[in-house]
Amino acid sequence: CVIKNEPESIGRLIAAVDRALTNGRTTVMLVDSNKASRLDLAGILRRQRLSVIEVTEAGEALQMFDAGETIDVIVTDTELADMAGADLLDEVRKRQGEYAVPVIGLSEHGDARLAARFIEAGGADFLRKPFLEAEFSGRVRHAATLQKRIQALRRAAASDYLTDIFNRRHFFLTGPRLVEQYLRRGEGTSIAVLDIDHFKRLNDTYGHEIGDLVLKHVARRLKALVGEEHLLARLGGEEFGILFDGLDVRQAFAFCERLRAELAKAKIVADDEELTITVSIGLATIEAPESFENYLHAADQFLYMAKHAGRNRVMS
Ligand code: GH3
Ligand code: MG
Ligand code: MG
Ligand code: MG
Repeated sequence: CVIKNEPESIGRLIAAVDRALTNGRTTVMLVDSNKASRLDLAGILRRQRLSVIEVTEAGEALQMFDAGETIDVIVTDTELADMAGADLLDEVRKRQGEYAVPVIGLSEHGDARLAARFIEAGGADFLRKPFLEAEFSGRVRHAATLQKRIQALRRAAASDYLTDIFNRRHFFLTGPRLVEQYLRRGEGTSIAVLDIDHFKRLNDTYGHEIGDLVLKHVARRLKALVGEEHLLARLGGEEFGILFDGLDVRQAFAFCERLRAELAKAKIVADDEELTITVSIGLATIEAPESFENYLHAADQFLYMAKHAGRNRVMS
């Protein structure tokens, strides 16, 4: 039921431009319980150099989501063996919220109300068979490109321009939700504020540009040491925040002590200079629901104490 009259070369050219724009491969999840039609559609997408994950049922599709599979667009038949395509759409949106992967519905029926309902329910697009190969692959690519652009904008909005780690905005937007999650699990957690010692002096001595290089270096080291497990962000200036994933204050203290020691040890090469820095860290424990600002304020107070006690130390 697919008409093959695709203008191959134009399609390929557009695909190449899109790939360059969004740098990297586009992955399409194709959900169709009918084998013949699934193979047909997968073939069209693969000829466009899209990578295709073929799935026969909605349940399987949702399992893949829960396993964290990266998918740029979902194409689903509206009549699946285990669930209607519109219900799959609902489930995807329930799981992923407003930035959910776009879902394109396909139908064999002439019923225009089905398309209207699907779009109304938040579907990205809808096609009724028969359709041209070029229209199908073009709409899929279009949806995937939009999704990638949205993801790129979201990444940019969450990252700090100088150091490329998460920014203050991201820290404050995601932090409270994470704390709630840790507390619900019945685990305390902790939050640290790390500040470079005498950074103004370093700027005054070597210049702002060297200061920037030092900030980038510290951010890179911190990111490597902290890893993906905990939330790290540049809060502003020469100050960084870490929200620990479920570490109690004793474990977090040991962690911070290691960060402090590693950073103090590092030889930072900037231009022709070889520099060293030290940091002070304030660490507060999080045991009861309070405002996120309160947790940070507590960590700040400990940081203040660490500074007054002579810097290059962790206080909690
Ligand atoms: P303390 O040990 O008490 O933290 O002293 P400090 O000098 O590090 O703290 P202070 O708050 O007095 O100075 C922080 C300096 O950080 C002042 C500011 O010029 C510098 N700074 C803030 N943001 C940037 C930046 O993006 N790049 C550079 N190079 N410097 C920055
Ligand atoms: Mg200061
Ligand atoms: Mg400082
Ligand atoms: Mg500071």
